[in-house]
Amino acid sequence: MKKLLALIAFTGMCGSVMAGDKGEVPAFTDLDKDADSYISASEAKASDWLASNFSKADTDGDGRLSPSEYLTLIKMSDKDR
Ligand SMILES: [Ca+2]
Ligand SMILES: [Ca+2]
Repeated sequence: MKKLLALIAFTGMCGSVMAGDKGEVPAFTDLDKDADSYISASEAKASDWLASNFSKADTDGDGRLSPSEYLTLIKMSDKDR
């Protein structure tokens, strides 16, 4: 869990990370406006890329993205070139 938090802090510091040639991916902390450590469907609308991938990213189907679900989506997008 510490490792995951460090990763979130890292992406937060960078502001954004690159996911292949799909352009900039917003940082988790930028999308999580209410800071509950989840990205809700309405928070996801801040990014067209995330809004269109939201259902794919929500692997456990609880209607929100955890940090690990978000990172998994970024990794999937990176491979999906
Ligand atoms: Ca949130
Ligand atoms: Ca979820």
